[in-house]
Amino acid sequence: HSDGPWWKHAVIYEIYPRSFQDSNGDGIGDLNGITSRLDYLHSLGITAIWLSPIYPSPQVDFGYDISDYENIDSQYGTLADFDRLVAEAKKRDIRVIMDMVMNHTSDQHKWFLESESSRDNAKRDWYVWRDPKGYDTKGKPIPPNNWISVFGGSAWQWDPKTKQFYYHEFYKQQPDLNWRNPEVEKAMFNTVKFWLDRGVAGFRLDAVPTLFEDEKLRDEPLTGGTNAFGDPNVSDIYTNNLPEVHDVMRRLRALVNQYPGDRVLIGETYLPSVAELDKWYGGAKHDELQLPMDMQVGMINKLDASLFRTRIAQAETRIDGNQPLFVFDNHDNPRSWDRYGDGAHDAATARIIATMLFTTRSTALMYYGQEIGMVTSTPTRKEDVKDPIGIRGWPKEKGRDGERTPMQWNDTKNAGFSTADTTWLPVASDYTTVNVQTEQETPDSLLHWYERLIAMRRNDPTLRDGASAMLDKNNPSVLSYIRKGVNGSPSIVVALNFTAQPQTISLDMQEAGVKATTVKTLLTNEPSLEQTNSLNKITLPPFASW
Ligand code: TEU
Ligand code: CA
Repeated sequence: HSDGPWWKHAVIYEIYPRSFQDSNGDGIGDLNGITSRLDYLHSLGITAIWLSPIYPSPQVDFGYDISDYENIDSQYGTLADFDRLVAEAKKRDIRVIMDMVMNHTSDQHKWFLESESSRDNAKRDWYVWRDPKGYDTKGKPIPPNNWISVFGGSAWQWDPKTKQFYYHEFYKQQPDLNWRNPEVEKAMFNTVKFWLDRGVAGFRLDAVPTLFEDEKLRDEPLTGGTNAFGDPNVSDIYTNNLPEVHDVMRRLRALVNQYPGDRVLIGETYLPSVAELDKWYGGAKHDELQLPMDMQVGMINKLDASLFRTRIAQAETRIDGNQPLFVFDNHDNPRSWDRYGDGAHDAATARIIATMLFTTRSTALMYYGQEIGMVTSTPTRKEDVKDPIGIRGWPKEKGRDGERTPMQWNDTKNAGFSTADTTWLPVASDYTTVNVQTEQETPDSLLHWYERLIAMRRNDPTLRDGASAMLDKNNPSVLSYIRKGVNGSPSIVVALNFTAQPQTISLDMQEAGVKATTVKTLLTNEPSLEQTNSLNKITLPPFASW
């Protein structure tokens, strides 16, 4: 195919390395484990894997607290294991994307250890240090302002030795770097080069809208009420999505562009609107990230046809011809199975989500276990919680362990994930029926649904590049759209019933400027729809995908 850069048509699979495959029996997944499962990923049709952080780390936030950007944590393997993974992946046409955390380091990183050592250390200004606002009557230092950490409590941590606070958007073991200091950019860009030289296909940029904070450190406006940790709710206008970040993104893109092979920048970009999202591409200049994540679509959290219609259409019309990237599942949010399922039709809604992911024009990004219908298994006792958010926020906030449980490969011990007696998180209880092997042997399994969609998406010119238009636009219950044929390939129509009632639709092709002569079903989960041969009065059973 010569229809644009590889990332436009990639099927990207996020691996949470701790939870994918353990190769040495310590109950924790590792790189050699991933390498041993590449054939599976290849057979599924995956063309790129994104690895959540595997760098040396105290693992306070399971790798998102990095203490060395140019090595591999011994829990996961070695640089040699990494090189072998990249080489073996390449043999199967699978690219490897690294997670890059630029907002903060671990408090055990040598940069921070130097920075905190004294006020006049050369790296003092690499992090965000500030004097206290004053001292209260008991002599307790008062933080510079009211900023609240995403993980609860003040975002300022007092250092008694140097008598200043440092800023941390996330956990206190994750001090924020000071991106106003050019040395920080230089050092971080050097680590980017280190991995590009090693052959990675690109980066997923963690928490990237939060690189900069307001220079004047103004108090955030209060937004009312308290969060799950009991802190006052504040807005994030002074800590999130500041305009300065775009200059860094343009320079990072220029750096990546120096390498052959269309290396890609993917952004973890939770943003308030499509207008903000467009800026992350560099708008019509296309000179920032190729794929900032669109969190507006995949995090709607309810099967609302109108909302999906509006947001998918916005991703077509309001991002200056850039490439959308929808995300339904990741390591930070309950799995889509539970967010969209109603408990009675979960298998059908999981097929609807998969269909949207692979039949819209978006580059596809999925999360391990999504293809077999893994559920969110939230801990029921505080003592079992591993995620710091859950430990701090219990019981209101139970953390993210539920969406990070071990991959379910088969119905043997630990679902085939590990030979250890205990795994770092328990395997979900449904593994005897929900697992790769069982689903491979079941013709109408969710796994086969994913395989079929992925194969169509990869090979069909219409699904690869056909223009997209919404159909039956006022229907509150059914989401319908067309992908228009490319160079003579047939157009493809998709209709998804978002309700528990049958819905009868008639699709007017004139509206889309397409002449429909013959109608043929390509894929459906409903036998009654297989013989459909007209676009008039199609009755979709509850939660049908057609
Ligand atoms: O997440 C950034 C982020 O915005 C999260 O706070 C997210 O909103 C939250 O986890 C939802 O529960 C990234 C990583 O994806 C996350 O795993 C890390 O903990 C975080 O950065 C800090 O590095
Ligand atoms: Ca291991």
